[in-house]
Amino acid sequence: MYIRILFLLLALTSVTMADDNKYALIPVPNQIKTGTGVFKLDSATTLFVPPSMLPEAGLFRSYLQQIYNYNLPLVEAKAGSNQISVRQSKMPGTDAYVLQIESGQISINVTSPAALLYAFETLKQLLPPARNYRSLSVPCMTINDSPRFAYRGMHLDVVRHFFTVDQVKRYIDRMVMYKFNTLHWHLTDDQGWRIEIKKYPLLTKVGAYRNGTLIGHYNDIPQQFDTIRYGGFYTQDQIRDVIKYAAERHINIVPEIEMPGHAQAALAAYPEYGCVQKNLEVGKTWGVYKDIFCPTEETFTFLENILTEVCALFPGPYIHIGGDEVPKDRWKESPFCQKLIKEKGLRDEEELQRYFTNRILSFLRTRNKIGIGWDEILNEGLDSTGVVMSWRGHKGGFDAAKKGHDVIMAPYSHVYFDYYQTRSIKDELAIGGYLPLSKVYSFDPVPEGLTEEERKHILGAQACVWTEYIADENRLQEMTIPRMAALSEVLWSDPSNRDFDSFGSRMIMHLKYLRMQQIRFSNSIFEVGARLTADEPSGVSIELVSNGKGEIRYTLDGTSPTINSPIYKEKIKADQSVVLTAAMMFGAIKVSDDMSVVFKLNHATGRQVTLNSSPYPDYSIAGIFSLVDGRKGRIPWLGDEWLGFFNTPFDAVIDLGSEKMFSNVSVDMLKDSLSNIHLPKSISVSTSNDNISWTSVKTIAASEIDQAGRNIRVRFPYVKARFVKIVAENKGGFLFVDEISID
Ligand code: TNX
Repeated sequence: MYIRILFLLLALTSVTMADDNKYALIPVPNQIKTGTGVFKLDSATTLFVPPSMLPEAGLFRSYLQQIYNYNLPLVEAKAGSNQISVRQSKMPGTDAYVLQIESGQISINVTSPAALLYAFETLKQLLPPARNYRSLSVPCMTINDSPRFAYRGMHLDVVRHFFTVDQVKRYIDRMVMYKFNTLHWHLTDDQGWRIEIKKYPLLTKVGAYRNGTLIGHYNDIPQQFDTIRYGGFYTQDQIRDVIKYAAERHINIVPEIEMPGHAQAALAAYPEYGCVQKNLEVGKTWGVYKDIFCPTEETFTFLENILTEVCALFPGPYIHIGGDEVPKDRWKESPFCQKLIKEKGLRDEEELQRYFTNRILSFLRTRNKIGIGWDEILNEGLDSTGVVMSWRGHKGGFDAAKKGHDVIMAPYSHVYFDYYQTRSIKDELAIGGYLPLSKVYSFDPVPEGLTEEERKHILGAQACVWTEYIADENRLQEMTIPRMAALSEVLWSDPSNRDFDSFGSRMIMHLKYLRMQQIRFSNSIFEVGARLTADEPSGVSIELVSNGKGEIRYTLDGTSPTINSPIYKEKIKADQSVVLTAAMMFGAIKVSDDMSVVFKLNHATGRQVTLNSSPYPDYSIAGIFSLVDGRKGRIPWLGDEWLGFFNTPFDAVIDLGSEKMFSNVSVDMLKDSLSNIHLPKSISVSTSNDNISWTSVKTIAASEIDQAGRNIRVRFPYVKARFVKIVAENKGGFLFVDEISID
């Protein structure tokens, strides 16, 4: 789906931009005052920086050298003209800078060396986006800028798939480009232990390698595996090397050592620290494993020894100790744990996890470190120093801030970059979910309803990049870019400057900058989407939308659009069943994947639906109209096309507008047991002509439903009616419903 020729075209795209978006700056600075004229870098231009900022100057100079083959000499004195000169001064805002570009000189005022790095990143984006550019000129302007949040993070899971030191450094480079300052390095999990610990060599000798890996998706039945030994780890020297590289770029690394769950790789090496003394193998599949650390004194010593080495390696204030997805089975079965629960006066295994977490947090304190944990650690009585990372939505962060804990927001709904970013069938395998750029961009890290004081606990946010389905660096780049760019505006920019249209325009120009640096990216910005809308008084139209600025061409016969296909200009009236296929094109060149909507017209299409039960908030974005929009929801399911009903029936009335004859009601429903989505216990159909008195038409039971699979049909002798009521009884968990057809 990632089309290389796309790059050739980008030159065409910048001409149409509105004036205020004419600089492809991402994240958008707080204030830009445009001037007239340009500053030209020529062979006489010099650079002056205070001695404390020579490292940042070095990075900028080597960039100019590498990209433009341009040598910018560093001088020890301030000159009146033809110079880029840097001065440190006090101004409001942590890491604030002012970048003033005049035709005679560029002056940069910074509050810190980090601020200089950020000023240079901005300046780099203002230089011409083509290598070996002969005359390097920058438009005159003054930029005032500083970050919104102190914690601007990217996470990287190097366990499910391993990334080398060089690959991690390149990941850091991309973070710098968007002014991120924290790398959350997920170093241990069930499928591998990736950090050398001198005291426990088996952690890497045994724990860093697995004897095979799941092929395809976790939900595939049956699961399939390869038999290739897979793994790798970082020596402590390599870790120090990465830390130094990151520190030079003002990025702090937060290492994560998972406990007490996601510990299978460690237990494969040292089974004595689990509750059951048995041989385990390093995980080959994804998901959650039942074997976890047992909270014995020996285990605490083991973990504290590990953390002692980790604390000595990483200079930053934070150590992440995991704490997510801890199944309590082993603790429940263990006589030792049960005795410990009694001895310590704990209520249950949840409190035992709190006891476990608090012990580790207080140990970290003795090493002058602050512990971070996933939001599962937020239990009554959590040590007050514990920082909560809120991944299961916003609530964990909200509750933690209310209780006075510092918080880092990482809700899967907005920043899980392992989710799909397009609806293209060509988008490679991903874990599930749908997280387009616009959704990332709409993210607000500060949960609603916090007081001024509580809001101060929201340190910032991060995207999580779990790598079950991200096996190499190319895919890593495509999954993170451009979504990282969208997140950078959430974390850095003043909210009053945020505007998705402006971002889209700047992003398209910015692609040239990425291309110049050979950074791959997803073409998701050009994705064409279809929205089906109800017409008044009846009927349905298909609207095509995209953030890309090219032409949308489409066909109605199932073929792939070409230069000869019609250009989309206005909503397409869908008065018969069609297959609509659309793509974004610049001239004859296609820059997006093909998008297809199969549109099936029936009595229910485009009609009014009333729900008598409420969908679960996370799975209601499809909207009620999606039930009758003529389009079937996709599998693997993306949260935006299905309505989810949690522990409640699906109960809906469809108004057909006038009396119609029909003998079939069909409902599309999903089954995905691993996600707690089940088919219903029964479905019943009744009809009415006044929406008051109802006649029951037919009920089908679970046995029939289970055989039907996704498309569940309720058939009966022809009836004539205007209102149709459909009730699907819930077995417990989720009911996922999409298209309803009546014919
Ligand atoms: C849940 S998010 C996990 C990870 C998985 C991820 C996949 C979190 C704290 N735990 O172990 O990789 O889902 O999206």
